[in-house]
Amino acid sequence: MRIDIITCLPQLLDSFFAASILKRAQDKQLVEVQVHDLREYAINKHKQVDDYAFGGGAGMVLMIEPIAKCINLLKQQRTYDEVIYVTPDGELFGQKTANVLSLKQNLIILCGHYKGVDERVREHFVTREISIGDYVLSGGELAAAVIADSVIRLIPGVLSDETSALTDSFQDDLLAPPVYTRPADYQGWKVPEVLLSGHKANIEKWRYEQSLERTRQRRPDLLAE
Ligand code: 6GU
Repeated sequence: MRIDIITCLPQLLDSFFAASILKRAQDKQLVEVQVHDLREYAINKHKQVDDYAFGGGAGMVLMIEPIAKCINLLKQQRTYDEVIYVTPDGELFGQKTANVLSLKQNLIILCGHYKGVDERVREHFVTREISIGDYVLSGGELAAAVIADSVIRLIPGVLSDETSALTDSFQDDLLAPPVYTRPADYQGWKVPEVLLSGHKANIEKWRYEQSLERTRQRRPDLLAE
């Protein structure tokens, strides 16, 4: 998979993708993440990428030309499955969308800033608009990082134990069960007996029941779906 992220604040994302699981996924060539500085695609000598909104009002709007230049250049190099624009008015992101995106080959994620992007970018380049929740961030960079992280960890081979993504919270619309490690008894606080029994079927059954109960208590909305 290849993910191209277009942003005015590349330094915000570079360090994120240079760390931990995401770094290892790239080293293993399971994913390639390229962060593009929109300013490098500016069309005038002032390196301008935003301008005042037509009709007035507060806030700057990202111009269409630098974005078009960057996206068109990328599209000359490969075919993209989706051009995603991260925006608070997009479809709400969740595990289902992460699962769908993890099956794609090439993705562009465009980060908005200021008052957003010229609407013509959304009409003519963007194929999908995603919000990561009902709150406002100062820019799309954190949202792009959230989406890329949740998608990349689903690519087969990225997680060392391949089954571990399957037991995440939200897969199958259930929260994950409690987990324990040594010691089995910490000052009288004991690990549930069944987990020490070695009985695989009983352990699976216990975990499933715990998942169900936890979901019922904390997120009954997931069970209603
Ligand atoms: Cl994608 N962008 C911004 N600026 N704020 C958000 C968001 C995105 N998703 C939730 N809040």
